[in-house]
Amino acid sequence: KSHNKSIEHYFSTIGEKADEIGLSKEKIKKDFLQKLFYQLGRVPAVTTSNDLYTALALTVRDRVLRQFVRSTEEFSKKNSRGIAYFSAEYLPGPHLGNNLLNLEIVDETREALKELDLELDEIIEQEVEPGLGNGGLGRLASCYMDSLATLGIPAIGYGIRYEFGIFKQEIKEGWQSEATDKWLHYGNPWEVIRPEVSYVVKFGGRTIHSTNENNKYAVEWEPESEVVGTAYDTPVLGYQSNGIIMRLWKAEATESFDFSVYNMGDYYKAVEKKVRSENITKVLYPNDENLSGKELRLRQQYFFVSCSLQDMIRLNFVQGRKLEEFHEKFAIQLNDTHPSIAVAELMRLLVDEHEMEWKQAWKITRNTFAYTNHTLLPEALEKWSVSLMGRLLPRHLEIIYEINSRFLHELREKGLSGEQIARMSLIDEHGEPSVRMAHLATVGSFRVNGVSQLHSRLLKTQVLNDFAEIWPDKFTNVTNGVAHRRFLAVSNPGLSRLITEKIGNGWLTDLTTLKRLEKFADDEIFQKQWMEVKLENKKLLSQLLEERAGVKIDPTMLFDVQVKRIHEYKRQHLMLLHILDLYLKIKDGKGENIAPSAFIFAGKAAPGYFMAKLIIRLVTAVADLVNNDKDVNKILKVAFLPNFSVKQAQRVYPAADLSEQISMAGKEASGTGNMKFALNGALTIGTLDGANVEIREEVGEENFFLFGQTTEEVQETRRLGYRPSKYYEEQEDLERVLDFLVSGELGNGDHELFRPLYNNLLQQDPYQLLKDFKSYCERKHEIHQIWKDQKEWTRRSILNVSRVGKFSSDRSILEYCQNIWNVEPVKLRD
Ligand code: T68
Repeated sequence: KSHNKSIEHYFSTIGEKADEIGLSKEKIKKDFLQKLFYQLGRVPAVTTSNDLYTALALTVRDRVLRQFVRSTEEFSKKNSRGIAYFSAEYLPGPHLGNNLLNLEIVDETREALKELDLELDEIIEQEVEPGLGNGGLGRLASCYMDSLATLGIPAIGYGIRYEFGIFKQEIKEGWQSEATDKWLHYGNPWEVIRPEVSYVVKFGGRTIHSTNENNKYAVEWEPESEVVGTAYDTPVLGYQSNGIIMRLWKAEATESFDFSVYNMGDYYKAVEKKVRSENITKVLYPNDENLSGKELRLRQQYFFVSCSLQDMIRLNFVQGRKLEEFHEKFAIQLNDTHPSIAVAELMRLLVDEHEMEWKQAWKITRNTFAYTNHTLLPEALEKWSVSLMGRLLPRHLEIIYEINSRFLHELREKGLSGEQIARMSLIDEHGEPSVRMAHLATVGSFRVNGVSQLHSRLLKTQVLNDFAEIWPDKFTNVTNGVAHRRFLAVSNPGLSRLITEKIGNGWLTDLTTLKRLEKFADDEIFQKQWMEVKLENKKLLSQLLEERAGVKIDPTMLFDVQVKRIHEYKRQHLMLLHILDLYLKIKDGKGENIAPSAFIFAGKAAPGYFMAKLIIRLVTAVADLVNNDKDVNKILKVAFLPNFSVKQAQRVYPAADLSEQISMAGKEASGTGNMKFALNGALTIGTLDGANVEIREEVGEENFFLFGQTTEEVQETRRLGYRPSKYYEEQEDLERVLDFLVSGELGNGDHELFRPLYNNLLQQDPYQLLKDFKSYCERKHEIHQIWKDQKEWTRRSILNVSRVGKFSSDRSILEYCQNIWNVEPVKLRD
């Protein structure tokens, strides 16, 4: 039975209005107590801090859900195209503080709790965040959810509900060690389980081709096993208004499968099946920018994509639409190739299950998907071996072959050379045959985009050049952006207050209004207030570093920060070589020009990535050396903050003076940390890589510390036969620093500990650190001189903030709407 009256109607029967969402202090307090006593069933004497957190989260969730159901009702009235964001990863960060901001009830809640003798900030601190992503790509997905909601775009984020997210990083004897992330241990008050929204997903087995009674060719897939995916919905609230959902799938055993085995009397086997099915969504693969090639990973990808597509087809029917209109009703954005098996799955659903003609199905598919590429690194471009895919997804492999044969036929008709056709094929025939997922995504999409201007250009001219030549209009750029409400309003209340005092709070919905701060850049009083806020934030970070890293840092030092995944291309070790250079200079009594600096690192290394783990070991070794040397530790401090997360990030960006964005040019697709730092008033030292290029354009060359080779120079260097040892031989400072790595003075007298790094740099140096070392050090020197002039530094800091309006994810999402999805925001409120 359907209940098709409006929400407004139901509320009217109790004399209320649907938009009265109980935002007053009294109502919040009452609901909070009700949750605590009646939903959690807690006696005051034994209430734990987690109970308080859960009760408050549930109180807030009610309000968020109320916005969500109202938005959904509005959206369905408008009948506009819906956006499904397909992402294997999300990093939402803590929900509570962000939702309070978006509901505009921070003060009311604080007051309500105060009357109960409770502290809001302490309760917020309790939250364990969902670490369902590795880094930038997952965080970007969550920033986009925030902006989609805020802008009023009918959207849903589909993904995987990993039981264990990204591992918890601990530092043991200087090395990274990994522990499981039990984020669900104390329950998750934000999600709503939808047991009735569930789908069967098949794996393995064989296909049966036949011609049926109507002389119609049909394919049946007889799987070897099946699992069920169940929806877990987390509402995501936009600023002041709409709610959308992130729908994550959890895998469970199908009853039929359990049951048949059970009937045969093999209880243990039935349970084993259950355990095996649930494995699919057990754990997030912790490799960023690298392939694992593991069967379970492909299972995860197919599992979530199949559930999501089945869900969308169901919705399409529920809304009374024909399948032929699917692409008019929906656009699907593929967050990298991780969900790209969706191209084959949608074809299978349309052709095999809904008996559509291939041609029509292909038209719908190609008009539904759009693909975002996030990397040019060859080792990160996804490939699945044909034999694995044939075993796990036999029907999909056939479909991919069919897509490929039609595509290659088209290319032949265009007169392309055999060589070019082989390069473009969906199947890589070199060595073990494999499916090139980026090619599948490109062929199956109506639009392909990179994530910064530079990256999109390189995508077109290098990695996907052949495709860009035949389909120039398919390729476009959308430069990444960040959720500035989370990364400024929520995480830096001091600076937000100061900004709002000066220019009002319009920046919350339009970040470009920060421009109005520009005229205060030289205002001495404003500069002083600006510095005070920064100093307060630095004090807070110092406390955290003392607690978590055991390093005491004077908050007046220059906070020089590099936080991101640890990867050789990002060159954390370039920063370390420079620190060692400073160390040696101070030891020589030549440290007079060095500004007192705290070098702060954070980030996780993929557990199987030896070199990245060695770089962490080098950070801790340098920290030990520097922090314990009386000649040096008044001038330099080094700290590694363990277990970097969104929660930690929110404390780091506001406290940074200098942002390190020093990847080798051409390797960082965009970067988003670079934007978060600048937004919080840090100046940047960086290469012309990813979005750094655009940040520099916006803030002005004179306010950005540029160093290093350009992408073209990097490529030219390689072409000419790069010999890193040349720089070692020619530059005394560099020779000394490199030799120091294997002198035994680092890492408790072990000469061999850092030998692999030493050898790698001297023999290959694939990311050309040695070539960029000199210009990096020169820029650092200049930075230290400017730092001594605090007014000048602050002036530049203000200018940076006032000019980063472009980098809000609101702007990115509007570009996706205009250039890719062809949808308009639905205005829900006046
Ligand atoms: C990042 N990629 C880019 N990948 O490195 C970064 N990869 O430049 C960019 O700003 C960001 O995406 C957003 O566009 C990643 O974060 C991954 O995390 C990843 C995970 C699994 C497999 C491959």
